[in-house]
Amino acid sequence: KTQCCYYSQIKLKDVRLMQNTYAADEFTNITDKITSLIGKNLHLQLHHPLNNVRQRIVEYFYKSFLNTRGNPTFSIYDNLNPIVNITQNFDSLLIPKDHVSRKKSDCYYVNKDYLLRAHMTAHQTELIASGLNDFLMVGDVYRRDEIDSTHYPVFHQVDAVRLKTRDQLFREGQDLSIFESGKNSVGINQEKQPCHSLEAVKLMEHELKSTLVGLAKSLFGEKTEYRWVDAYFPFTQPSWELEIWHNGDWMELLGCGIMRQGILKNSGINDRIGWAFGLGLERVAMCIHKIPDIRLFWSSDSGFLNQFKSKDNKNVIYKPISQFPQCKNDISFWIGDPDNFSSNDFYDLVRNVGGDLVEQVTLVDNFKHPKTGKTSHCYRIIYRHMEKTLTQSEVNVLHKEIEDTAKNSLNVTIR
Ligand code: FA5
Ligand code: MG
Repeated sequence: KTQCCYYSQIKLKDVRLMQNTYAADEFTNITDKITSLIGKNLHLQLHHPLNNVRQRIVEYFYKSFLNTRGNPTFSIYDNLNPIVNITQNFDSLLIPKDHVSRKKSDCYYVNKDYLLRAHMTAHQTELIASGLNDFLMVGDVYRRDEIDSTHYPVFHQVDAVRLKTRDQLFREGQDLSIFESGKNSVGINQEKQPCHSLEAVKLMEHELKSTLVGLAKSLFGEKTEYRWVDAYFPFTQPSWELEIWHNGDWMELLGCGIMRQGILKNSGINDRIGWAFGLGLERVAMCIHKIPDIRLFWSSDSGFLNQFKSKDNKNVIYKPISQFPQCKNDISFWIGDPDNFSSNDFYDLVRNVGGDLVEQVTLVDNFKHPKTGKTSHCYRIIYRHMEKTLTQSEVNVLHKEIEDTAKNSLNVTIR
């Protein structure tokens, strides 16, 4: 018996998602709360701030990359099925079998073969294999994570790929090639992949970085301060993150890099080099409109959505409908089997039982008894309704339900 018993209700029946049935197994950890959010497609909802930002990014790409006839070269995929298989999300991107991002504690698995995509990059290889060279993918992605004002288990990403041939990369008459003949004996090197020529990589890096700085300036203004930080992704090399200066701090806007050539090769492409990036829409919208809490994107309250209806919506500064007070309640428990307990299990349970009334959950105490060796966690749960004042007795009912559910399903003893 493991921590999975919390999901036993789901495990017994099969999982039904988007008109399909999946056989549940020991990997199944998707909750009812998460299931209820699939298919909301906030990025396609009229006037929704995430839709507005998506549209501005699409327009930037339309106007930045034109073919010889003056038509946009990028095509947009914004309605791809969020249920993907292990190959799409991981294997096709050369993510190692033992990579942390595959862990059950970080992803929502439908079962051992399928999961809710953890990034839009999951669709990269299928679109390349279908013959596309320049494209954007937009959609909802799912990750098990902490709970606070900037993290929500579902958020939205825009991912892009651009592939170029030798002739598109170099000027006519230049005697240069994308690939380096002969094996590079150095092997893994930070600057470039061994199979690429330095000239090709530098030209791609230049186009990638100037495109993305241009995008950041078109979203946040010409005077936006930015910096490039070296990064690592299993599917790109070299890799970078673009950070922008926001509210007195550096904020990570996106990750990007030169695509690993093995990915292209596996999709049947042998004559092109590619760049790719992935960006979070919520962060952009929160910055542009000064939206203080990521839960607001899921609000169906017209007081929120109506604020973004105007023609000039890119300059809208969010006005809080009103601030309602917080209620704080702590919960402490002994953990039955610390090796099989992840805080994310508790966070999901709280989200599932408490819904959007939960603003924040923090681990405030992690205690190991010196004599018995038993481990105890104390979590502080902050409750806040976004549209009314919660009474302490309403909160108590919810808090009790969270205690009972934890007791019955997480193998813990409430203190
Ligand atoms: C990725 O998801 C990569 N697939 C991006 C990528 C694509 C890199 C193609 C290279 C080539 P990362 O986990 O860092 O990387 O997420 C990408 C972006 O999504 C972040 O820069 C951030 O803007 C946004 N993001 C990530 N996690 C969250 C979160 N919990 N809440 C809101 N936005 C997030
Ligand atoms: Mg990152």
